[in-house]
Amino acid sequence: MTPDAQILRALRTAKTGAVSGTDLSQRLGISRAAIWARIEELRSIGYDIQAGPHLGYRLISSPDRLHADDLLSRLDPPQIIGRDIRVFQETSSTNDVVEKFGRDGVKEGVVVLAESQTKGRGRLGRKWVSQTGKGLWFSVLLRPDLRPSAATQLTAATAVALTEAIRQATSLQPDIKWPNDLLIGGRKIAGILTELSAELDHIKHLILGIGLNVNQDSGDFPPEIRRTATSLRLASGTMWDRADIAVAILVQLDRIYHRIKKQQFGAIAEEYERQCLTLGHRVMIQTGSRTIQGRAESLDADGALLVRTQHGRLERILGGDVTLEKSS
Ligand code: BTX
Repeated sequence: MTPDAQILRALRTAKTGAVSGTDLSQRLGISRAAIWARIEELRSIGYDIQAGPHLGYRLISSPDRLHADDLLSRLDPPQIIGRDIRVFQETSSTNDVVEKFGRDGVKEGVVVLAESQTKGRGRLGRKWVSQTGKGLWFSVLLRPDLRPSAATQLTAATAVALTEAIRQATSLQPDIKWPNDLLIGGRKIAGILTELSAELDHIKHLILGIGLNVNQDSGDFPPEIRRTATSLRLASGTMWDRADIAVAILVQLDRIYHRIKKQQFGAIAEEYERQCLTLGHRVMIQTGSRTIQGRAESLDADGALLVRTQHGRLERILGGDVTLEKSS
């Protein structure tokens, strides 16, 4: 952990709310003058840290910006997802940054967040609107020991982890819309873009791209999605600390990834099914040039959707755009 991460962790976990310069200097093995310099640096990026001769240092407030050291300081090692965190002010797409890390052989678990994306994308090259400082736009590099056809397990697991993190952090209860959306009140609050580099029988690396709308007001959304999108703020009437939400998500993602590694996808699929709007309903699914109509029954062991068509056949569908039919 970097010195800044150690200082922030000490300040956040201090029992009396304050930590002395001597205590910090001993814990980090650097001089009190060096601690002072780090504190000044943290202040310059917006951390309000009070200092007094008898009080020691006290963290009063954090800025509304994402800071890798701060996020790291709030996660308990050892974990996989979040053991390395990078924050960019602006990038084309966090999935592109992570794709490069994947090719360069970086260890799994690295998380890349951006305050804004100039080319945020959804599936099939659709645009993902990523307003500066209003949401969480981030990607995670994974190297799961799975066949490529089982990559959908990770999209489903991510949806479950995101739902749980949002519920814990905000008390809001999102619904999952198969395969990759989270909705609140029927409006899209988050999307997941899973991309992978694979050989025939195994995944080389997989990128989980997550976009979550946090503090947008309705006027922040462009007209084309104003009626279909929502944010945690719009759904709850309060502004949220994006770092708190990011930490809650990373904790849940790490937990669920360990469960995937222990081959517990069956239990995760049951959680998904309980929260998914699509299952149990009559649906129309557009996948490539095909349209499939039927009843969405369940997820299979790979995370694919099983749809019973009107001819009684069970179709296995890996991805597509789903519309719920009224006569469900
Ligand atoms: P999707 O293809 O299911 O959804 C894309 C569609 O969602 C768009 O065509 C538009 O109608 C709508 N939309 C666009 N932006 C928003 C928004 N902010 N809120 C609600 N609805 C919106 C979903 O794809 C997957 C999105 C993943 C985004 C993350 S952000 C970090 C990472 N980097 C990156 O480029 N993509 C991922």
